[in-house]
Amino acid sequence: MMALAIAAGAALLAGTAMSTMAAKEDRVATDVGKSRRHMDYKNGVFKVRAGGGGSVAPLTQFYPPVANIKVGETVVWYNPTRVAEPHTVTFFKDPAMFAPIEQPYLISNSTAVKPLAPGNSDAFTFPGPQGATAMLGANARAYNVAVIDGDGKASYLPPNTQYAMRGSEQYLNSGFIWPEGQAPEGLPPVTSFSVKFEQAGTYDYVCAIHPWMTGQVVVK
Ligand SMILES: [Cu+2]
Repeated sequence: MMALAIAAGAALLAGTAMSTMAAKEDRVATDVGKSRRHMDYKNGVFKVRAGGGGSVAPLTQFYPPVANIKVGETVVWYNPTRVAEPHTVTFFKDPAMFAPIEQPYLISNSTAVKPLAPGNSDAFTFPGPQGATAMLGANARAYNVAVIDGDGKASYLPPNTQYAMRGSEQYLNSGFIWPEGQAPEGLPPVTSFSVKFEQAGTYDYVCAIHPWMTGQVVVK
């Protein structure tokens, strides 16, 4: 009990400098809409922060929440959080196109599922339809850079490529955007998402992990 309390105290002291930085960033975040001072928009590239803060309470918001740009310009999202809290930038028009980050998947009844890495985990398997076995797994369309075009054709793109938005896409996802150098081993090392907007319009997006995180690109 005592040892725990001492350890917690030391961690608190060590975290003080970081908390000051986080407090500063929180202040910046509350300035949204009041000031253009923190806007990073030059040479046709508008940068948006996905998240921020980190050591005390990671921010779950896009900043600036609205990017006003011209046709042919680019928006780049990146994640300045100091801990490994990922975000996605996900565009879709029909709510049915929202991609949950995990889903039940059918597996062969004879398949033995074991954890790859040691740790406190066990695959969540349960009975599926018609005697089949189901397992909860991660949705590749949420974790990866993925697009579903106007005809319903799904494809994946390599991490950190620039995508040219046509406007007819049913779904466009950044994948999990991690702070620089913090993508867990084995996951797509996405640290930014760059979209060039070729058509005027208003493009709403959401973070698939924190659905209250919303943003908008207005292209004129
Ligand atoms: Cu998020």
